Amino acid sequence: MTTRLLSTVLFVAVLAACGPSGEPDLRVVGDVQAAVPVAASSQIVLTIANDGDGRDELVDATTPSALGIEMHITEIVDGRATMRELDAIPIPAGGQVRFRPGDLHLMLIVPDETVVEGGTFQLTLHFDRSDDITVPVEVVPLLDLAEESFDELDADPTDDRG
Ligand SMILES: [Cu+2]
Repeated sequence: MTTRLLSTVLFVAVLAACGPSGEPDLRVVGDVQAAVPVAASSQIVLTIANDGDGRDELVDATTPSALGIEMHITEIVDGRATMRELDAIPIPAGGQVRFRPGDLHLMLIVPDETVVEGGTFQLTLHFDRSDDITVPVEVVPLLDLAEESFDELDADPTDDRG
């Protein structure tokens, strides 16, 4: 193969990988819950589905009810669970992403007095391509949250919905 032909082939391959590939169509599935805060933080349980044929990314989450929200993943390092902060979380076309304790999760930093058992606060999700989505979050005891969110922990959080 000549050098010129090779570079043409590579160029076409790069175009195919980067070209426009459909539109994302995002929605929040099921209940959105946060645990009653412990030690000035609280984890949010949430599932985002992408019914479209284009990928997207969760790039930020905000609320008026805390100093901030961080996107974390829990990882086992040397036998200990540690949390790593992420800048963006891919939401694949036709797939869904689950946030829950022990896995990908959203973490409220210094929640205010509205984040108490039985309370509700507003969560806004910001995406790379899609419009913002704002949902109410119900505050529940940590054990109730765990019951709801650990049931399918073996499943891949980015699995297609089938
Ligand atoms: Cu965390």
